[in-house]
Amino acid sequence: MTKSALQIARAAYEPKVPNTLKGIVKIDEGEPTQSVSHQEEIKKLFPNTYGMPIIKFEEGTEKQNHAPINVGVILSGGQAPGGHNVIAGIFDGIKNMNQESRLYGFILGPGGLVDHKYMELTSDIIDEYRNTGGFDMIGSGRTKLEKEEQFDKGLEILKELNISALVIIGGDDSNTNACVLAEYYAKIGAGVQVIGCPKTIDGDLKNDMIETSFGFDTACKVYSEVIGNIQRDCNSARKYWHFIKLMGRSASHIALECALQVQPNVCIISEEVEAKNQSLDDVVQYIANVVAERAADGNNFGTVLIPEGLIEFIPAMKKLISELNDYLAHNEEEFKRIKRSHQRAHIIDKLSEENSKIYASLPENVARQLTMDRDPHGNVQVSLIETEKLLAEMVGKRLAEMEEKGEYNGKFATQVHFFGYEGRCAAPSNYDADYCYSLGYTASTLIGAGKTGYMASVRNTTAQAAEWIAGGVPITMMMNMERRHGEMKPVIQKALVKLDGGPFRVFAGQRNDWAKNTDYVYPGPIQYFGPAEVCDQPTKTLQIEQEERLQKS
Ligand code: FBP
Repeated sequence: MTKSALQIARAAYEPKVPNTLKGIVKIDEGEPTQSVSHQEEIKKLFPNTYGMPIIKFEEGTEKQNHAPINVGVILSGGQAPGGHNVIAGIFDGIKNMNQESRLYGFILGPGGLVDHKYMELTSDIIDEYRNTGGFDMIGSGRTKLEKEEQFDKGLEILKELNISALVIIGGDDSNTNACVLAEYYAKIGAGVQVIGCPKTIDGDLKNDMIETSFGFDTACKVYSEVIGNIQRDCNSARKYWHFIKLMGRSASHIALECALQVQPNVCIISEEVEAKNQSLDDVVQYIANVVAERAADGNNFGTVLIPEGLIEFIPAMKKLISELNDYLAHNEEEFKRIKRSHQRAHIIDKLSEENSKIYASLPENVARQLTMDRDPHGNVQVSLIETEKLLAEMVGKRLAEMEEKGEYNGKFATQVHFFGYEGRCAAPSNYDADYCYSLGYTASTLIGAGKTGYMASVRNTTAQAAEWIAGGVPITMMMNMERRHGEMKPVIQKALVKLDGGPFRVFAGQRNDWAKNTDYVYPGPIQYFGPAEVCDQPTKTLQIEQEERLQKS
């Protein structure tokens, strides 16, 4: 493989790790834990893995002798920068325990375990991928690992390869499934430990013990660089409004973090739209008012950040999508047989009166996108819905109406963008390279300590890496019961943007100034080599949240 000079230099980067991971590790076990809610139900569903203590690693003195161990690893769901370093950390960790240990990667996600597709990850392969972006070492996939037949099928290959521990690197759904798998293998005495690692650029797998999911840092920095470049272009030509949709299927953390980094004129936060029970019309009017206000000052340009999940947070749209989900779940085959040109009329006919009206009012392309295939977890594929175009069009129409009433006098020309895939496989920032390697090494240490049903946790990450706190959190501790496909299920609680949380409050306190004034920040590209204040800074979200934690403690 031909490599750029940066790739070569980056391959030699040695991730910084907490001091506790550098030498002999002592395991400190805390008090028994409880799930965040629905304790009785979750305890009943996870009799073998419920209530385990939080684990904190400390510097130890007594070196343990470990027998060789074979470990399997799976990358699950969307790509996130740093995944290869998690695998490198696991590899180095198990080799440090015993040089004869082996690591196997299951190919293209959880499906690889069920279909027995795997490869051994040797030191040559691992070295090739250290500090690189992407998940291409073994690939990823969205197969949902949830049925006992799948677990049994997986166990066959685990036994064949003498694998006694499996690390699942994924988001909230994949880690929920990792916990179900850990419980099942414990129940049947399979002799396989299961450990999870928190991944997703969306940033919605976090809590007091998991400060952030990996990849969020790098992805937000990539998007902020590009938005900054657009803002500079925008401020140079002064002729376009840029509507920029950003990934983040359920939560608006990415949009919020980018807003904190670049200070755009508008950033919509889906969680606020839902809390205020706003309609699509309200969102359109809000943006149109900002455009009109800036136009009054002679500024016919600006930037609007839109989280990709917005459409699902608008209460009326949420109801519509829910009815569409039910309809399509029960009538998928019939619907697919209908001619494309007749599908819209068919849906309008089948929906309740209220939802039918909303559906009929949507532009053709958005209506079509709402009826496209769901992902394996039953989610609408919001990355395919062109909300940025929808809003740009609707704001244009609203401004025309305002102009007729004498409420607006300006020029409105738009450019639309969607940033998502550009950032998911970027070379990990120093933060993600260090954090991911530490997570992987932590996972291997939990395996060495014989643990199962835990997620690797590395905390205190706004401090220098040497002071980071590594350990494990029982996955059941993060669970609650939620309705999924009409049934109550135990799931890891998703972290949405908290409207009373520091990051949102900082944004809300400044957004009116950012709307009116042109106060753009141009963050520039991620820097890998240079002073720590340029290269190693965590996200603004994490810095603000950490300050809040310190104030509370
Ligand atoms: P994960 O939650 O699996 O990490 O994926 C998140 C994400 O990047 C979302 O931001 C986006 O909506 C989705 O993946 C897109 O998925 P796909 O790659 O399947 O198009």
